[in-house]
Amino acid sequence: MLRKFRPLCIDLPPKWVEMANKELKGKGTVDKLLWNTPEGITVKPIYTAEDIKEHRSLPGVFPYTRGPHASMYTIRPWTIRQYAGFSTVEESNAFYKKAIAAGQQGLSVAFDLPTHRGYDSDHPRVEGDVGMAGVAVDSVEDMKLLFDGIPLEKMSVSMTMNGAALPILAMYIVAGEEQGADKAKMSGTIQNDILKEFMVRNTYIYPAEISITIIAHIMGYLAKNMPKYNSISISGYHLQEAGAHAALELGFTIADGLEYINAALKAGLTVDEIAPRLSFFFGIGMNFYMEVAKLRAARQLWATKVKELFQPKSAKSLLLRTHCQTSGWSLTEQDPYNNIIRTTVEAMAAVMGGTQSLHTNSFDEAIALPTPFSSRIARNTQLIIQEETGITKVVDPWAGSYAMEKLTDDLIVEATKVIDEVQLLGGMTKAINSGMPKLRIEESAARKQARIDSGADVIVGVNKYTIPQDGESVEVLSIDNTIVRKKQVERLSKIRATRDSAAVEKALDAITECARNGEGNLLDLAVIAARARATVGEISLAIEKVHGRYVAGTNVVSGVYLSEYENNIKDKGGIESIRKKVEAFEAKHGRRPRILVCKMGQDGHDRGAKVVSTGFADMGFDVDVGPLFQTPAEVARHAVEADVHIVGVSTQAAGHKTRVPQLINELKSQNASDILVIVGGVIPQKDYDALYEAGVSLVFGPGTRLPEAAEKVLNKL
Ligand code: MLC
Ligand code: 5AD
Repeated sequence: MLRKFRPLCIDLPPKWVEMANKELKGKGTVDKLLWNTPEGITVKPIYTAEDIKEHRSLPGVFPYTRGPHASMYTIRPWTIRQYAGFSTVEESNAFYKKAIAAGQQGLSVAFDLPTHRGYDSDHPRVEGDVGMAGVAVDSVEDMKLLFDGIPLEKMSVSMTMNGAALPILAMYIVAGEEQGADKAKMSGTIQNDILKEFMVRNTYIYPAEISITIIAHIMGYLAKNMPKYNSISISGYHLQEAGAHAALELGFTIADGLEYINAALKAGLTVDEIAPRLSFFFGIGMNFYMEVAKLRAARQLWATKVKELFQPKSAKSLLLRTHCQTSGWSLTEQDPYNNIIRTTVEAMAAVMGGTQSLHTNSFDEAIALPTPFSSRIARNTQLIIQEETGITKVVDPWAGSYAMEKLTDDLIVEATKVIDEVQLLGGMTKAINSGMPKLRIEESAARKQARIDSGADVIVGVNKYTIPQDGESVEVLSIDNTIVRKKQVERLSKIRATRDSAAVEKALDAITECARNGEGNLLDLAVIAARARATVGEISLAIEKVHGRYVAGTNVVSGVYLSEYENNIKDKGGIESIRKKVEAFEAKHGRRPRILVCKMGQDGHDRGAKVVSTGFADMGFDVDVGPLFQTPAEVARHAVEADVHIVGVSTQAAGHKTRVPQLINELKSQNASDILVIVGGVIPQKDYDALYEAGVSLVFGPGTRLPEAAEKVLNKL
């Protein structure tokens, strides 16, 4: 019998407790070996047969905890599917072909931010973003070049596209048609998961209601015409990247999936028409056992919930099939080769958890987009696991491990609490409108940062075992976005000059009409428009005319960073001395130092901005959080009107070289050059000097401790 272990009421074998206490030699008792994870789970130092409630059913059998197929990798390993895209369609196409020749098995397209947000490359708002974080696609002509020489009937292609899913999927379909592919045979996935965009990823275009309607139309079209194509990739990945712990990631993702089924039912589809082609996407971070357990828990939760709520007739409707990506956030700019090891550990968790498809990150992740060299290592990490290790020879190898089975159960319990909470609020759309998921994720992110800053969570090379920064040590990919933009603008003008403009106008009007009255299918109509060579921007605008663009609020959590930091405090005084400096500033200037934290361009990655805002506020700063997607002029105006001392630019999508100098000029022209400009985010070392020359006061790379950043800012003021 296990005994309830006091004071924490955790079951541990008494004999073991006795032995372990002895081995501790007076340095505390075994309760210090219990680990309370952010998920709310207590991980014990030892598990026994008594932790296991029941035997799991076989893989391929309900509730599919052990895998969606009986044979899993013993017959067919996961798909090595590296996410990539940059610069022009020609360059990305050449990159894909080389990757396929070197062992990649499926394609995954990264589009640039203007495309995500439904702007053509010649739109004035997107000047610094064209071709930077992904490949620029404006029309079918671009899409055809992107897949030139790659048969779309054979190659499965994932497209990470959400806001502009309609025009992009339409263009993909037309590119397939014009290659002579049979639509019914085309396999692949469109991400098309707008709910998580509203929570964290921020590449939405329209408000929630029409966005969900678009998804229902896409599901309807695909169910009818493209039975092998996955209509949504329901994504927890971005929730984790934004700071969600595993229970939040799992709970919100499953709840998102349930919401999409409801949307399809409302649109008159049946669960069995669409659920077999819903697919999932999880992030895999560094907490190894937890991540393996997460994929097992995800399959069981999904099968159980879908069965209970929708009673499908087809077993395929119950299968959770998933892509995984190793965590970008877990990688560091400092000592970057460590990232190869981190990615390997994460990849092992993903495949031991039974993923169907995997992207492994490149080691230069925290610095810039991958180079051919870093991409090769990332791809080979998977090839080596697949072909050299024997890992694929056993299905669900962790099954029967006392610890893994218990952790899987514990995570199901914690994620179910999250799902129940969402359901009480009326489902995910309503929960998102209430602001709950976003705040919970931001709270989790702030706590994580505080644990790192206080030294409680170790990151090798960042807060422990640091090495002196030796400036530029790895080669980075740089993209000349003025050249990419010029090429795109040229192709756009050629298309506009040669197409049948009456046909384009008619096709666009039909989309607007359908968006207004709901009659017809929006993807059907977008395909007609794409064939006529309407552009991404034009098709997007046809809907925006009726429904407008969505603008998000800018709430931030408060108090969480400080409380978590103080909980774990190892460097006492770190924060206290900052708060004293802030008070001294206030005594001298009559008000606290005020900072505007801003995001410019189409870069919606705001974990950094949110964490800095909440952390700085907890350290005593007066913090203004600017809206997303601002132009430099808009930021300068906000800074002047709010009378701030500092503008903090957060940048993750390589737009800094264009926009930061523009911001400094704008401040000058508004007689506000005394406002300090600081920049933080993913910035290659080689760009630092150019930023300082442009007038930036401080640059902070990833992994900066917030108290250190605050101290440097206060010293500059
Ligand atoms: C597989 N198959 C088996 C089998 N294993 N059949 C019998 N026995 C087995 N053991 C069959 C499958 O049923 C399927 O056939 C076929 O083999 C292919 O396998 P799959 O498992 O469906 O693999 P795949 O085609 O690769 O699809 C995986 C997926 C899909 C379902 C998860 O949605 C996908 O590829 N997603 C990728 C998403 C992605 O790359 N996203 C990038 C996000 S990056 P059949 O006939 O049943 O289909 C991002 C970053 C950012 O988002 O910018 O923010
Ligand atoms: N090419 C390759 N990987 C990319 N990522 C983002 N954009 C690209 C791109 N264009 C990866 C990074 C990031 C995650 C969202 O996707 O790993 O963390």
